[in-house]
Amino acid sequence: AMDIPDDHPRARSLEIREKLEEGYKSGLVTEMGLIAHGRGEAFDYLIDEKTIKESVYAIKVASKILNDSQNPVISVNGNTAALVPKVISDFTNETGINVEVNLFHRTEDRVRKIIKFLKEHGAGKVLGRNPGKRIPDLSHKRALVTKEGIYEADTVVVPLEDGDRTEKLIEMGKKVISIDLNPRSRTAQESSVTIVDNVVRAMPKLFEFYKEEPDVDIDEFDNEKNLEQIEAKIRRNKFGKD
Ligand code: PTJ
Repeated sequence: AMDIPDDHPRARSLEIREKLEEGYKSGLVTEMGLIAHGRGEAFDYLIDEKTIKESVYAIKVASKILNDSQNPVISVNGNTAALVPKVISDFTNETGINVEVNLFHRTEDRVRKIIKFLKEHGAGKVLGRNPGKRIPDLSHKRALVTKEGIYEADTVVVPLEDGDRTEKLIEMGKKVISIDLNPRSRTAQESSVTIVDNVVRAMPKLFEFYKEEPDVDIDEFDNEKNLEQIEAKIRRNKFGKD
C-alpha cells in the first residue's frame, strides 16, 4: 500500500482508491468496479466531495421510508463491501435490516469472499449465498436473489447500481433507494429516492438518520425535482462563471 501524507490535498480520495485496490486484489471488487469508481470520482468533484443539501434531504426521506418499511433490504456489491464494510455490518446488526450480496458480475467465489469480508467486520447474518429466486425479466446471474431478502423486500437500498435491475425492482412494486454520484444514470432516474453522494459519506449518514427517525414528509419529496436541482447546481457552480 502507498503511504499517503495526511496533508495531501487528495488524501481522502486516495484512501478510498486504496480500499478499492485492496478489494480488487483480494477478489471482492471486479475490474468493472474500478472503472465505475473513476466515473463516480469525476461526479464527486462536481459536488465538491461533500453531501450537498439536496442529498441530505434525500437521505432523510430514505431513512423515513426505511423506518416505515416492513421488510427492507440493503443490497451489497463488490465496491460497497470494499468501501463501507463496517457501516454495513453495524447497520444490519443494530437494526435487523437484512443485507444481501447481489452482484452485477456474479461469481460464486466473489459472493463467498464478500460475505466473509463483511463477517470479518462484524456482520452477523448476510444473505445471498443461496439465491432461490429470480428478478423477473432480467437476464443473467444478476437476477439471482433470495426469497427472504430482496425477492420479498418492500424496500431495497441499492448503492452503485446498474439501471436495469433498479427498473425491474420498481416493476416488482418495491421502493428503491439508490446511492449514485451520477444524477443522470438510469438508476438515479428510475429510483424512488436517489441519494447523489459518495457511498462512503451517504451510508453512515443514512444509518445515523435512520436511528434518529427524522421528521420529514415523504409525500412532499419529488425525486425528479430533487435530481433536477442537483444537476442545475452542478452546472451553475462549475460552468456558470465563464
Ligand atoms: O460488484 P458488482 O459485480 O455488482 O459490480 C459493481 C459495478 C459498480 C461494477 C456495477 O454495478 C456497474 O457496472 O455499475 P455502473 O453501471 O458502472 O454504475 C456505477 C454507478 O455508480 C455510476 O453511475 C457511478 O457514477 C457511481 N459510483 C461509482 N462510485 C461511487 C458511485 N456512487 C456513489 N459512491 C461511489 N463511491
